[in-house]
Amino acid sequence: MNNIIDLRSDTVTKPTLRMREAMMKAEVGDDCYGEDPTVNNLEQLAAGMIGKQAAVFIPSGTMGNTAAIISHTHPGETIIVDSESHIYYYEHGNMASLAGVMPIVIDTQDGCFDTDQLEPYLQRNPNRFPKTSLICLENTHNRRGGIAIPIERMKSVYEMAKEYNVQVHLDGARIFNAALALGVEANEIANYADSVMFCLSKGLCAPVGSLLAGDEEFIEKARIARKRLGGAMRQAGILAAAGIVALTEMVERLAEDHENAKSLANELSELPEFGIEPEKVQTNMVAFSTKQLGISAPQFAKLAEQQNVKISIYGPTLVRLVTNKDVTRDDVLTAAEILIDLAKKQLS
Ligand code: TLP
Repeated sequence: MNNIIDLRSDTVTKPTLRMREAMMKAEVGDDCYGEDPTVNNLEQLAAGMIGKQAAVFIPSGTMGNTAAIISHTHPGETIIVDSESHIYYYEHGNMASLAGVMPIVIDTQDGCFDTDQLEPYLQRNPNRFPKTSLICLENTHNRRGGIAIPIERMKSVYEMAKEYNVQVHLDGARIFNAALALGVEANEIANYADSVMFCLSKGLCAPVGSLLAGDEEFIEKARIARKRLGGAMRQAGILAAAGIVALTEMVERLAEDHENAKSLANELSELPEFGIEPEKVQTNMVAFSTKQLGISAPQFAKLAEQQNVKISIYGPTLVRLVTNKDVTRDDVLTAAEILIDLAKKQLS
């Protein structure tokens, strides 16, 4: 049987040998007492890299975003989210069920709000309308094709938020992909958010874990939110050790994923029916439509899996492919060939 080429997500990556060695040797303690030296090192390293005062190690990106929302808001308030944001689309209504806040959902062109979309919600009279206490951004933006939101766009949102005394949270699950695509350091992006969640377990290949960073007062609240959510861990240094390898050894490698995604998009664009615009591929994601093939996304994904290519479903007729460490340039080219063949069979 051929190799399985798994392009469903960068979350499928396996930890590296260096990570496994570091996990084995990790010094640990009870992190609920603040006594796990490896967790403490990871949190310090992460805060430094992202340019914030402090950071807290959290089991998942979803929990990190939820802890951030809980820490920034009070029940009954509203938060502003993009209609395609991960927080709104995938996180099981945590903002409502766990933080008790309601979303103001705004449809954006590129994943980032224009200030004139925001202002009406920020200037509302608090006696008559619920308070808007948080704006959520996402960079890179997953459901908008893994695009990197330009710093200037984030800056204009941040400046308006500050004018109205509103907090900004960044879902930066893939902030290092964004930084690479924009040619800046991650902390330059993080500058335009009060809190940032980013993941170790996506393109950086750690087995588990995300960080939530912000100022010290915010991180104290976030630690309590993490505890409430059941995410306070004990000898978590075992996991943090892999996270340290992720942050110190795996960031630069993301460039390979971006190059592979470009090649994948270029190859797939040979079939116009996919509707791919390779010039729009900025990071490690490629999405295409199955509509013109007269087949649904789940049906196409099933056919692809039968040929050992795994892809993810993004909408009724939209699929997504994500390049990652465990997929080589050759794999990407093979996958493109297989997907084009499948599509041609549908069209014939
Ligand atoms: N994204 C996953 C799926 O949930 C879609 C993926 O395969 O891309 N923010 C963003 C922008 C994300 O893409 C994800 C995961 C998360 C948050 C949540 O992270 P985890 O899975 O660690 O809870």
